[in-house]
Amino acid sequence: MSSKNKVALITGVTGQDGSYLSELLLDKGYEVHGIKRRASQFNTDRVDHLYHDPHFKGLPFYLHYGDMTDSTNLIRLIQETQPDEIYNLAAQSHVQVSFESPEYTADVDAMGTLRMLEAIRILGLEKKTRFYQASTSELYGKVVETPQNEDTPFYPRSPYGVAKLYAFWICKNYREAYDMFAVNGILFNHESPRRGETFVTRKITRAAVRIAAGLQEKTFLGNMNAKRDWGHAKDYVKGMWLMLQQDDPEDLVLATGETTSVRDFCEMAFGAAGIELEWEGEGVNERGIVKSVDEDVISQHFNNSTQLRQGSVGQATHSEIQTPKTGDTVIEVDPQYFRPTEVELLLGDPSRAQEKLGWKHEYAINDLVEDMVTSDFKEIQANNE
Ligand code: NAP
Ligand code: G4F
Repeated sequence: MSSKNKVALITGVTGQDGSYLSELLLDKGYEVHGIKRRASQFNTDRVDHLYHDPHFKGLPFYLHYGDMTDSTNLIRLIQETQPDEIYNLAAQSHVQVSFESPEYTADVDAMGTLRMLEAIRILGLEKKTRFYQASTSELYGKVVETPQNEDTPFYPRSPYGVAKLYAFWICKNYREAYDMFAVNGILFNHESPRRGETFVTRKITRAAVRIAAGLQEKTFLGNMNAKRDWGHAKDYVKGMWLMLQQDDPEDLVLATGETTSVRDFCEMAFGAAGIELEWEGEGVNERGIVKSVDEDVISQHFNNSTQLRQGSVGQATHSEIQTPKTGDTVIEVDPQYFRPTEVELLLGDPSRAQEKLGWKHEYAINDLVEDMVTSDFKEIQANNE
């Protein structure tokens, strides 16, 4: 069947990946249905540009209320939409939050996946509907080998990782038991300007930009030594789609094959925002200090933001804006961000995905950082217009 006639259902459509995947599928001619949660305020920022009033003709993009904890609702939505492909992206996706809300995380991330698979079976759609499960490099946790590939044993280190481990195996079990086309994409960290503000990369790029603009004095982080294999979400949603186009279902790793520490990511992000960092102290006493400020870089970012640079920021006038200067401390460590059990190092080996899907990341980490920093500068401009 050509992509033009296909129907996709995306859980987690309002999230980072859901929004990029929706764009990709609409571009390919799919009819896209997304499940969003009811909230007391609008929660569709990331997909608002795709949405249209159903009274008028527009993109074939439809939003439905639903929740991963509500089986009857999921069954009805799958029955109504009769999807050719389901992308199960919905999750309580924050690792640290999973230590605070382990039961809810298990309900959504583990049981939610079972509910989706069982709904397909109950509705007799095993042969029609292909299922993508948003699996994760967090499964490798306390890694037993580096780099990690499809054959590396799992050792999850958080309630999130353990819930996703259940989801991984139940997906594989339904594939084997009921001959369903169900695959796990074992995705390493992927980020973007649409990344949630409490994940470390976005927390850092936002802080770097706000500090460069004189809107924030400093930021507090946790484990500076943790290393992640960071790619761009735009590349990764392409891999998700490719995984459902295989002849035979197979679980695959998507990664860049490069790993970077939180500390190095800080240097890259602050550098892109015009602030050169140096480090003093160790452990909880480590501090990121301004070594130099490149006013030209900051000004370039503000080319389109003259109002912010020359005019008012909230109630502050230009003369009150405190842009950073050499010697200022802009990063401190706060142990509240340490995790009870940490994943110290992730580095993926994407060679099987390259061989089987022809997939390779296009964004290098520098491109990712630049994209996020540029977008965060634009955001503070927009918020101050
Ligand atoms: P995200 O931005 O946190 O998005 C999660 C989505 O799930 C949001 O749309 C959220 O809705 C929705 N959701 C949460 N709880 C729900 C519930 N009970 N019922 C229905 N929807 C619910 O995550 P992401 O970065 O796009 O990641 C997408 C998926 O890939 C997740 O499953 C994540 O665990 C997995 N993953 C992500 C990465 C990564 O680096 N980004 C790597 C590997 C795997 P609201 O908008 O209402 O909160
Ligand atoms: O950005 P993070 O919160 O992402 P984490 O824990 O790697 O999880 C993300 O990637 C997974 C794939 O591997 C996904 F499955 C998951 O859904 C999510 O998208 O933290 C990255 C690292 C951690 O080691 C953390 O301890 O950064 C360290 N870190 C240091 N300071 C911090 C902070 N993390 C956060 N969130 N906030 C900090 O202040």
